[in-house]
Amino acid sequence: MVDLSKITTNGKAIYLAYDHGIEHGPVDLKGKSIDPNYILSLAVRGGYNAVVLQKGIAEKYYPAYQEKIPLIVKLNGKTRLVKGEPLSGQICSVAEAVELGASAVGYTVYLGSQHEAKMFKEFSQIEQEAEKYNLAVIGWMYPRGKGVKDDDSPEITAYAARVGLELGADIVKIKYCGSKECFIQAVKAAGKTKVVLSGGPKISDKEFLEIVKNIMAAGAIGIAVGRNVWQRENPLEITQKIKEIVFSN
Ligand code: FBP
Repeated sequence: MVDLSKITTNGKAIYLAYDHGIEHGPVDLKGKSIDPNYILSLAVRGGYNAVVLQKGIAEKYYPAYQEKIPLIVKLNGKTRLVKGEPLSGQICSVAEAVELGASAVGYTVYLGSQHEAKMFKEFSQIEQEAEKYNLAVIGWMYPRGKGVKDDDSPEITAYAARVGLELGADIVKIKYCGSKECFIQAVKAAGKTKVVLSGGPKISDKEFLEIVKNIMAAGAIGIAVGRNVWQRENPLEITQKIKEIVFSN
């Protein structure tokens, strides 16, 4: 098993995701969040276990923060402009990520897509490479494509978590399936692979914190979210509340 100690605290973790510039475009990055320095400084001040960046932002902005917060480099990405079956191709190698100072790497797998086999193959090559550097691999496990009818159903969520385990992910990042009970099944399906929550569009503080409570009670190790933190007026305030839940469990 890979050593996760650089990106966890007593086995728990909060990651600040900021790869939305490719995935969604500036439409998501309203106000201050368009500035990568704002996010990096927030990640440091909030005491996040790591920040998630694509290679371009990592290269240009991370050096000033390298001593202050670990980095997770996202190795693939796709824009929302492409229609049809989703395929997120690799745009950064493990070696480049190491060069950029990464403590872990991330990769999105759209299970259910007609291009699933290509992403499985890239993921498995990344696994092999990452092992040489003793780097953790985090799978963004997103069921998507024509074959997936209900991408947040309990069965599909557990399936996504299980595919992460089967592919060799150290951590899987999965979406909420609506209840603590169904998240318990997903955590069980993930076995020895750790589970973190993927946030989704911004919802109220109360709703979001309830979800965090439920996933932690279900056995997740934490969260890897973006919009529900940095799209808020006071992201440090919600960060504090998230930490009280994640690190008290
Ligand atoms: P959020 O917490 O903002 O949802 O971010 C999590 C994340 O996985 C990002 O890392 C990624 O850019 C985005 O969601 C992808 O979202 P989508 O579900 O639209 O593909």
